[in-house]
Amino acid sequence: MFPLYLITDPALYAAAGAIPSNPMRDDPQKLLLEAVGQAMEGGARLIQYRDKKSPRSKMYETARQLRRMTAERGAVLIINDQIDLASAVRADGVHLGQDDLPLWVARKILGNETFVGVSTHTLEEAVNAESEGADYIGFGPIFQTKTKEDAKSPVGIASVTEIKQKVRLPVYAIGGIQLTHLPKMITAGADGVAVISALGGDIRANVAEWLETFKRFGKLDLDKTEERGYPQFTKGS
Ligand code: 3NM
Repeated sequence: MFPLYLITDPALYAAAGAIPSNPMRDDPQKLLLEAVGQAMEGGARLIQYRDKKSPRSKMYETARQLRRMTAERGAVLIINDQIDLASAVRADGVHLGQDDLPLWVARKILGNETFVGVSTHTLEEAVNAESEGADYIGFGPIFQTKTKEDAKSPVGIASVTEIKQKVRLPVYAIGGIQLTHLPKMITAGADGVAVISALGGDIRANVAEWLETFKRFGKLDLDKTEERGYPQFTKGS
């Protein structure tokens, strides 16, 4: 599985929108697409489209474009929350929160070949997600985050190790994660990290730097990723 999970959110492209001369500054969807394009140039291959505010018709158009862009790069596209949107654009997966439709419903609609990930905050939720057949979990917030409005209290790095002792699923640590945390996250047992704000700014360069760090810690073989297309994020691996 690919260790860097990039989640779209206005926090990711706020810097680009703040530049007065940027022709896209008043169009959040264009900024989003531009940011994802740059992230993929930097090597990102696992992208979640998360959008809590746009009209659904707008989301559909954006998701369609993301599908086209990610397919061209052999990248995985996951849709946050919305099973029907994931199905409509033939995304590779859907990511569900604890208050979304149950996992079995997503499976019924999307089938077994589509990734289903679940956000978890406790060991119990992680164990449940595994027994219900999730493909991976997000676990957090590890640290305080300003990006998610209703984020719960931080769980800390040590809890990642606890989770990894109890579940076999890939675990993506999330929430307030910065580049400097990566070594500790990897040592704690995280299979990857899901990140929004810390990749903002020069996204292409930031993604490349994070991936280099994963590589240094033996968590990413960039040569293999190119070869396999849907790299290290194959169902069942
Ligand atoms: N989910 P940043 S924390 C989308 O705890 C999201 O489930 C979380 O953004 C959870 O990297 C979070 O900017 C926000 O802190 C992550």
